[in-house]
Amino acid sequence: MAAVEREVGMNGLEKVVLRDGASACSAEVYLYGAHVTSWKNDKGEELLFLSNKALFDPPKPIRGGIPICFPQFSNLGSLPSHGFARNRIWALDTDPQLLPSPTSTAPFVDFIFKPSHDDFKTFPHSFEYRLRVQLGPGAILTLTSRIRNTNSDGKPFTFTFAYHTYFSVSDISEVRVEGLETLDYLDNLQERSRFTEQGDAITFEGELDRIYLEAPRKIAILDHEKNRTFVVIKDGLPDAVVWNPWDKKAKAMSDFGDEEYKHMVCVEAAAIEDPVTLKPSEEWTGRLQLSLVPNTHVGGSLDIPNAL
Ligand code: TA6
Repeated sequence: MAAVEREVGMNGLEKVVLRDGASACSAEVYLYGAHVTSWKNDKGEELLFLSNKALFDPPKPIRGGIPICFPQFSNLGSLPSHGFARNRIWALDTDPQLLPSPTSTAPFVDFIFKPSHDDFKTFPHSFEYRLRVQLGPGAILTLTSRIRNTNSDGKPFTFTFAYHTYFSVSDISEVRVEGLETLDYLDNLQERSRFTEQGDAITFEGELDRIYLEAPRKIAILDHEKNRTFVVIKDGLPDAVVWNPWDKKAKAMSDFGDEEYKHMVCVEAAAIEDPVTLKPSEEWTGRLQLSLVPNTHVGGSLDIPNAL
């Protein structure tokens, strides 16, 4: 029997656990940041990376899982790095406002975040941010964000966004990211200069921090050793960030183990190059769907089952 349970998590922070009941599939979401910190498959294997040194200590962000970067991706703006949605306690949304009730019986939880007066000082706009996290059959994990401008002063606002997903991998040097070939990207290690991807897949030999522009809806992350592929399907999110800090940057992060870079990769469905502008009462939807398939992939077109 599928279940949705509220539990006390790390450091007394509240979380919601989704279980599909028929298998060991599960997901965990903290009310702090509406932050997914765990996603397990039918074998009970953890699929997301969460640093052993992750802090559950608001307002510091949690290192790993799926931080939500809103209303600003990166630290290139007037807000803290990656905005403030991930640094706030969200509420459970008992009135998810018209989101069609899910067709399946898959367990889900709805969160809502509205900015405080304090937030208004740095981001002078009113909005309602609703997030649904749903654990579907076969451990398909779907995050649906709906952000509505509720300004009463007639003002539009603009934001950038990312689901900053940390995938758990066996060995970063054996990981390939497919689907981003030939795309232009902004290189965060070279003052965001623009380049064109030449590789037939992205592989990792050092720190990599790139924003791929107008990326396809489906992206694959192949873990050679575990013989499995993560499939990212994104809607409303044109860009994709790929990041591994490698050794030097790993050592510089106090909430990240020196060797942990070997076992994670971030592939982040995002809206960055063309920020989203909402007029009052307009609503934006950004959906992320994660699934895991065995490595039947033998090159050529991505033979990814359409999980939607
Ligand atoms: O998404 C990649 C990135 O922007 C990197 O540049 C690095 O800063 C990473 O996010 C982590 O950011 P955080 O603020 O969570 O430490």
